[in-house]
Amino acid sequence: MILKDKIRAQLPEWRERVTKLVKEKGDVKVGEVTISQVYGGMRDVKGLVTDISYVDPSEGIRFRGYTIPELLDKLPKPDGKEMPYIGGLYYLFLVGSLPTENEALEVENEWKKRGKVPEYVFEAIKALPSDAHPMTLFTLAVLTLQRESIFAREYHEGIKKDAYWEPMLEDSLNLTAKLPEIAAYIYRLKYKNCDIIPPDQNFDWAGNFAHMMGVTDKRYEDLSRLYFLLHSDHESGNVSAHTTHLVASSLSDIYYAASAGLSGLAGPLHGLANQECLIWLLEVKKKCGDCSSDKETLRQFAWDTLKSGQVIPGYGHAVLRKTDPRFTAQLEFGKKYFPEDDIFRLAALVYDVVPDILREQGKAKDPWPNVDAISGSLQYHYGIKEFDFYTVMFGVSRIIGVSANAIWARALGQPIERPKSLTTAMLEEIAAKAS
Ligand code: NMX
Ligand code: MLT
Repeated sequence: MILKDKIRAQLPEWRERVTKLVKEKGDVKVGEVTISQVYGGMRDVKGLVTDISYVDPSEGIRFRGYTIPELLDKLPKPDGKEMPYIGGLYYLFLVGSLPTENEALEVENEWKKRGKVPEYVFEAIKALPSDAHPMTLFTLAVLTLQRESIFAREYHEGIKKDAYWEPMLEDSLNLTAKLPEIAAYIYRLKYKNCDIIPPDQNFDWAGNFAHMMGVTDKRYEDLSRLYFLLHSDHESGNVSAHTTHLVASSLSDIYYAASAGLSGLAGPLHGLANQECLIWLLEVKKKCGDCSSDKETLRQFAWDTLKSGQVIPGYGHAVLRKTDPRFTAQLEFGKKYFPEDDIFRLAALVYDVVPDILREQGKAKDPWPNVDAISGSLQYHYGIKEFDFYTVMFGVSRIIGVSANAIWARALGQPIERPKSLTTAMLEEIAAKAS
């Protein structure tokens, strides 16, 4: 497999680079930690490393050094399509360089070979009550697959530490291959009377998802490619990435680790914000129609949300201090293909109004929209109106990023994660000594 060979070829150099850095410069300080940070969710504490993506507060995400517009331009695309193969993105994450079309197709073909979802996964999904949240179904499905783990089996057979990454790669390819079918199955089971559309090997990974969802507009294939690219990775400190990394650091396999990450993604301050945001937009619409001539009602609605103690979903970020480029990419897609769509126009109008309000309120450090502020309105346009499904799509995409990170964490021998905690009395003592 090209992927395995390309990773293997880089390992001696990477391992030497990291070992040298730690051995020769291990005592150099990266930063200091304040009491506010200890109590404040470790915001901005530099304690993780990844070479797959980096979020610059004023620029946004770069994947392996490339901005989103650069990637949309440079990654190989299916013939006649505007958005790239996700197989090419996975190649970039794993290998570190842009793939040729053949290399992107190599990953797509690996996924085709490994895509068959065992029947017991569907049985497990169906066994849950009909009102279970789609994220519960999705998380369970990923966890159910754990019995397939090659990493867990080989670990117990005594595989050497420097080879851990190989079964981690196998597991990750096996898992990611199945995600579009599992997700679409959940959608069709819950919302389309279990009228399941089988996968079609003629599609690429993301195109097949669009096909299995039953959306007939061909443009939705491109939106799926864009969506899965944008949500895949956001450096390592966000809840889903950090949880996956933490769990995998105990040498749990990717099925355990990714399902834990998905549980974190299901929180309203993280991935679930996309569903919350669509709910909020629909409430706005109910209150003030299309609002296009009535910014004042929209302003009032936003203030009411804040005054009732709630957050405005889709706005603010722990790291970013400008409009999320993942928001911009989706805004541009909507402007290009359906600028007149009601909900899309409303999401765009909220962007005109809400940042000023958040600034006026003066609490949020970042008044700008994040990825979730608009993603739902694009899905809504193509008929995916069941907003509690949106976080499942985020999850499909996020496993691309977190699994690539888990493979590299094993390849570089990253240890079990175990930060130190203190008591409040200890912090008070530290504070007293400092003053
Ligand atoms: N609406 C209202 N208040 C906000 C918002 C917002 N959109 N964003 C931040 N604040 C408040 C925040 O609740 C906090 O209030 P308090 O002091 O009363 O606890 C204050 O502003 C300071 O928070 P920050 O330091 O700016 O934000 P933090 O880093 O703690 O949290 C988020 C980041 C993303 C959790 C936060 O901005 C938020 O809750 N946003 C809305 C939910 C959302 O869109 N989440 C999705 C993030 C992206 N994703 O996919 O994960
Ligand atoms: C993400 O994509 O994970 C979110 O933007 C949250 C984050 O980066 O903190």
